[in-house]
Amino acid sequence: MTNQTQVYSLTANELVQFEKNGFIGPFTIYTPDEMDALWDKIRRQLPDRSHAAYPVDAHGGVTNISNYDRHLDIDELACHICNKKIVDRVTSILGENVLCWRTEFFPKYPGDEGTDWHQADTFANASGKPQILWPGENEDNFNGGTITVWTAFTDSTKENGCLQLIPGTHKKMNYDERKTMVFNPERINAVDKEGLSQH
Ligand SMILES: O=C(O)CCC(=O)C(=O)O
Repeated sequence: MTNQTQVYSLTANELVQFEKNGFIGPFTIYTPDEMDALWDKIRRQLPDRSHAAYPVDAHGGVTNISNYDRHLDIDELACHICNKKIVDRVTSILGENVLCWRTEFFPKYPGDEGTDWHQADTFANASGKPQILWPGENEDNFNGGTITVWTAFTDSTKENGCLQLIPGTHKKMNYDERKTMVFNPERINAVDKEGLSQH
């Protein structure tokens, strides 16, 4: 990631917007046809977990760990995270010495409840302990800090429940990632929300 021409760096104005809002985008990384072709190749490989980093039944507090780090066993995902249109933008924020320390899939099926509002800093929800410790930090004394690149592999629209972000909420943690929820699969999509039955 070093000493390459940064074609897709954020502009000065985009960097100001990022600092103010805590996010920037959306950006087009692939044409719809390119993404359809890429997703078709990836999805065919997902069921083969023979070289996946985590077993299929790996669950953390509120997350499905089996969906972690498939870029380690699926070449197209490894290429995706190195895509210059992504890396140039990330390095224009963080500097050139960057590392993709984790990837995660969020499968979203029609009718699913979706992901609740949360903040992500150390991703401790996977284990109850910070997943990122910088040099000199420990589990009682840490600062966290990472950037998420969120990529839609299929259409993500207001109608089908796209990701939502609250501008300006990135400066202060209002959410304790170390706390876990009791996961009861029977309750998923079986509760009333906003007056609507989810049965
Ligand atoms: O896509 C989602 O549902 C959640 C994404 C998310 O929480 C994350 O990228 O940290």
